[in-house]
Parts: sequence; C-alpha cells; structure tokens
Amino acid sequence: MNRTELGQGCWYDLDQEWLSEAEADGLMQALLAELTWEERPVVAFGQEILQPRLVGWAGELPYRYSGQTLPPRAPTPTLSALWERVQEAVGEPLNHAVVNRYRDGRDHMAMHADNEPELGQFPVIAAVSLGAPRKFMLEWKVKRKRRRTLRLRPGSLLVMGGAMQRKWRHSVPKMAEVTDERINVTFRFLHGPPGWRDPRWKPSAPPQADEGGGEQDEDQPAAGD
Ligand SMILES: O=C(O)CCC(=O)C(=O)O
Ligand SMILES: [Mn+2]
Repeated sequence: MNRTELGQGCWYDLDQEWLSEAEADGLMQALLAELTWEERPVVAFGQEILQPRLVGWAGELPYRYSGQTLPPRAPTPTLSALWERVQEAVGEPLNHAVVNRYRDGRDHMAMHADNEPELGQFPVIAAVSLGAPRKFMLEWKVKRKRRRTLRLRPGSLLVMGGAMQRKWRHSVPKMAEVTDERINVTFRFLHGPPGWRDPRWKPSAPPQADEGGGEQDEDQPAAGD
C-alpha cells in the first residue's frame, strides 16, 4: 500500500486497486441484497435530522456516534468474508463495520473525525469503496485551507491511522453530476461499549500548528487523484 504521511504522526494508506473491478462489482451487488438498510435520524447541531444516506452495520458491540446508537448486529456472509480480507490487509483486529450507502451524488457525509473515545486515541480505520467514484476530502483541523482531495475508486482500500482522527477531519461532499450509487464499508476497532474510556486518556489540547505539520503541500492534490 502507498503510505502518505501528513506530519504530526498522521498518515493514510491508499490502494486504489485493492479489488478488481469485477470483484468490486460483485461485492456491491451482494451487499446491496444482503444488508438491512436504514435511513437513521441523527443529532447534528442540536437538531434531529435524517442522515443524508442509508446505513447498514455489524459488530458485537453497540456503537454510538452522532447522538444515535447502532445496536449489535451479526455480519452477513459477504460482509464477514470482506472483513477477514481487510483485517489481513491491515494487520490489526477490527470489530465493527459501518456500511454507508450513497444513493446518488446528493447523498453525502459532512466534515467529521471518527474520534469517539471508544475508538481509543489513535484509531485505525479501514474503508473499502464500491460503486460510483466519489471525492473524499481531508482537512487539517488547525487550518482548513490545508486540505487534500482523494477520489476513491471502486475496489479501493483506504486506511487512516496514527493521529489522523485527532488532527484531521474528512468528508464525502455532494457531487451533483453523480447519478450512481456508492457503498463504503468502514471497519474500526471498538475498545468497549458506549461510555468506555481509555484510562490513560488526556483531553487533547486544541490542535496546534507548531507540531511539525508543515504547509508545503497545502492545497496539493494527493496521489491517486
Ligand atoms: O464514505 C466514506 O468514504 C467515508 C465514511 C466515513 O467517514 C465514516 O463512516 O465515518
Ligand atoms: Mn468517518
């Protein structure tokens, strides 16, 4: 895999051709048919809204994010098989899967970090993309102008790790021209149920610019664009 270091201990690995096109296509059809899809209400800025996408999931622990809790659910056969392959590729245990289904370019995901305490301080998050290619934006918390745009192709595997969720945010913006569906299968490791805290947890100081992040690559497109 091709690692990109963003400074401050932040990195992501991206393999745009982790699966062949045919495999990605077959996997997408199987997941569309097997998973139970929900349009779930979440809380954003104190208001309950419907998520602008469908979601399926699996894991033995409940997962709480955006003011909602996904209850434990068993994986389907196709999701299980993919899970094992991803775990092998990443070399880390992963015990939860969130599957986002973007019905077309209007469905999206707002800027956020996957920084629930239950994920630990330096979570590794592995995501397989299927279906329509979509933009994936990364934005430095210190200075939002420092950003990267990836184009996640069907069959790609993106792994974010290190301090990525502490220092950077990510989003899947709307793309009016996209009429096809996309699925993103996101695996993580939950240390415990909602409320779990790392005993060594220290509230992180506000993000600082002077930790060696460097700005030489500001606004530069990243590999794989
Ligand atoms: O759809 C994607 O590529 C991103 C999904 C994501 O960020 C998430 O599930 O937290
Ligand atoms: Mn995320």
